[in-house]
Amino acid sequence: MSTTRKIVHVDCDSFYASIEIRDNPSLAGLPIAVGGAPERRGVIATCNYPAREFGVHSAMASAMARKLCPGLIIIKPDMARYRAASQQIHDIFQDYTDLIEPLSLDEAFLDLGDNPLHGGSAAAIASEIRSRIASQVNITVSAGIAPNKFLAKIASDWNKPNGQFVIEQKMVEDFVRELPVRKIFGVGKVTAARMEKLGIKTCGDLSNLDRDQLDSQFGSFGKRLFELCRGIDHRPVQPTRIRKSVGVENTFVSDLPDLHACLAELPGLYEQLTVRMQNLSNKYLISKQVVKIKFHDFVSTTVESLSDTMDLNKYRDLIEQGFQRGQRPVRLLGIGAKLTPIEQSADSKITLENDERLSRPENEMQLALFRDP
Ligand code: DCP
Ligand code: MG
Repeated sequence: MSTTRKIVHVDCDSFYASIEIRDNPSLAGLPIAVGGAPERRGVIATCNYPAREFGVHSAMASAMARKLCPGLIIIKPDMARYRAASQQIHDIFQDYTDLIEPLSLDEAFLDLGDNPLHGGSAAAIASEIRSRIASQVNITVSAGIAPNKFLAKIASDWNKPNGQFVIEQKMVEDFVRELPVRKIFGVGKVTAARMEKLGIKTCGDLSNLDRDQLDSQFGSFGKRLFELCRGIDHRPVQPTRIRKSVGVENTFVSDLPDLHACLAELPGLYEQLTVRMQNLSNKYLISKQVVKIKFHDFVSTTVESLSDTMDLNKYRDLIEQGFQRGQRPVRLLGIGAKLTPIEQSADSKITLENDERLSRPENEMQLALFRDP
């Protein structure tokens, strides 16, 4: 790898619980969990940090959690609200890059390699993203910043909750030397126990084994271990979001008085749209051209037309049609396109093959919670 990647892993703090506390602030400071009822053999999806002090954790039987923490307030999950918050967070990410790989509702990888903001400092951008989430979504998140996905994910956990941690390329060697092997994705209890028998506790210990030794001890996982214990991970961030549209719009400081003024704004908007479309044209086909107009009294209208290109004259016609519907000053003008992915099936395959995502018990857990009436 010639250039160093700038990967950020963002992970919300006690996600479901934080949403519940946000929406019912009288819960703040009390030990709370989100999950199924103890008397119905429910399980804990997550709990806030005060509850963690009692030993309560995700995937624990709710009955056990109550035993450990008798005052524990257990709230039924409400996925719709968690999904809405997740979408809001995703929209914030979108302002910084198109290279977003969500792993679950509450975590995602971002590749900020192309973002020049804050002098290209991924740590400063991560910090900005975190404050925007705090003020717009009203929950805290933690972030890890590193040259690859493996290290970024470990880093986001380092200063949790509401913190971030940067692993620079030059720190990698020292960082991994002391890193417990359990931190390696794919090293569970069984593998860790086997490693311990061989006297291996840290990635540093593991890096003393050569490729053949790793192969004979750990089979096909050996090759990956060879890289990970050295802090090497070449996996790219694989965006899984399928866009349905692309657009640019402007809200004007003073209203555009007539059609002529609206048409005069078209070239500027068109130029911006062309830049956006450049990054998308190898992945999407255009299916429609769209114009959106909001009049000074906030009434809006959308006009669209089937099209497989972004034709400037067509935008002109659409603006004319839209303006005729209101014939009054315009406060917002937008142009855009409806898109269809060129290879939809390939995109969804990426999602399924994402190992970290598959590893999460979350989806199954949610089903279990939903079965609990
Ligand atoms: N989740 C679940 N079942 C699990 C683990 C998690 O249903 N076994 C859900 C609830 C969590 C959300 O997924 O809120 C995110 O999972 P995390 O592992 O990121 O845990 P939290 O965000 O709750 O806490 P942390 O602050 O440790 O990230
Ligand atoms: Mg989390």
